[in-house]
Amino acid sequence: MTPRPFPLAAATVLAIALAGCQPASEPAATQADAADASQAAGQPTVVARIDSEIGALALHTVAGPLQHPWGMAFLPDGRILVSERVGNLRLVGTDGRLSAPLTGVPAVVAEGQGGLLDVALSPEFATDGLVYLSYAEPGEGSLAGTAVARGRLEGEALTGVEVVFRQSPKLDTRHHFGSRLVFDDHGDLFITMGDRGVRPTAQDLSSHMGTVARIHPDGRVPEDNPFVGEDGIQPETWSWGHRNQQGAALNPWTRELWTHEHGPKGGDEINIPKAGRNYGWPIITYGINYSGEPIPEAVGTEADGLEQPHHYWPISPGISGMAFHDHGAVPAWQRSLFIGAMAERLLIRLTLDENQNIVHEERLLTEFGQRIRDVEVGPDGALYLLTDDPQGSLLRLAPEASP
Ligand SMILES: [Ca+2]
Repeated sequence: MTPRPFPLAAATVLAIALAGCQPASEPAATQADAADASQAAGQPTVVARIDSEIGALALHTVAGPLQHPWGMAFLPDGRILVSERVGNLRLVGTDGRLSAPLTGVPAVVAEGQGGLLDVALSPEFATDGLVYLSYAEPGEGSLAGTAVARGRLEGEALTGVEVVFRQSPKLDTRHHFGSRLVFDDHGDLFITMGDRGVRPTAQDLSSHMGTVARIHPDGRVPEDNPFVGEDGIQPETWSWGHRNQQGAALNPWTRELWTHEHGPKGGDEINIPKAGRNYGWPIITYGINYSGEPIPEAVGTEADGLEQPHHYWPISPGISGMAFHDHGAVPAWQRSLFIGAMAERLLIRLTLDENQNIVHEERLLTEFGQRIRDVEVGPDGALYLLTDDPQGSLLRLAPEASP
């Protein structure tokens, strides 16, 4: 992939990255010269070289600028779909060039944490061409709610767009929309959501707030969802008691859904949501209010009937995006789980043992200073990252020695 030159507005970031990130000995000017030379030779531009536990890594710019990019999906032909929270869906060509915004994308409420959020391909994309989007959908007046729509990718358009899920009820807050999209091995779709900033909704099963929902791809409710047929409960609900889930992925070794969610001040957590289980927010939490006061509803960190997180951070990194690494191209990264951090502006690598326990954490890009919104493993085994910025980027991170 040959990226375009790094945008001018990001020059300062580049200089910081070069000065701060490179553990090796070269001064920035020499690295910039080397980058120019490598680009002239048709190689991707190296933004920074980074020491890591598995050896030196190279960080490349693939595409940008992107306005608050949020989610990405790799097409079979090598192009990449990237959502921008402002409401655009773009294609990144194999030459790194960005398309114009695709037509047919639903209107979004791009305010606060709302906007166009995740993008995922149908498991049958090769034959059905369907792309799924999660977003903050406008309602009456100032109301908004997380929704999921799908449409067929044709050229630079989505056609036949239909909404397959709507969070109910809509609220007028502008935060905690979630939302990530993950297909399971049966072709059903998990949708992760948040409490919309209204804590009690996460314990109210008559609302979709604070839930993981599970639907058939056309929006129908799977008959084996845990609350099907129960009065006063949204039938799409798979699990509940979640605060705000901006990361989700299918564990490649167990085939189970893993999600993560933001705590308040402290208490970001990873969950393995099981059907019908309550993950506790706001009754139990390892966090406190930003004011320093306890969460009013909280009784502590554990309680009967409420699930413990699989893992939590006492100090919140502000996590977003989640990708398991199970690609032979980088054997040293296998059995790793990568998670972006917005507040702490870095990339987290967790390693898992054979029982899926998290046994180690490495922090990467600590000097880069960018909010990492999403992380995915590409078809080449490299990591692809989105930086949350008005002039954000799609970046590629891989061992320096790899092709
Ligand atoms: Ca919890």
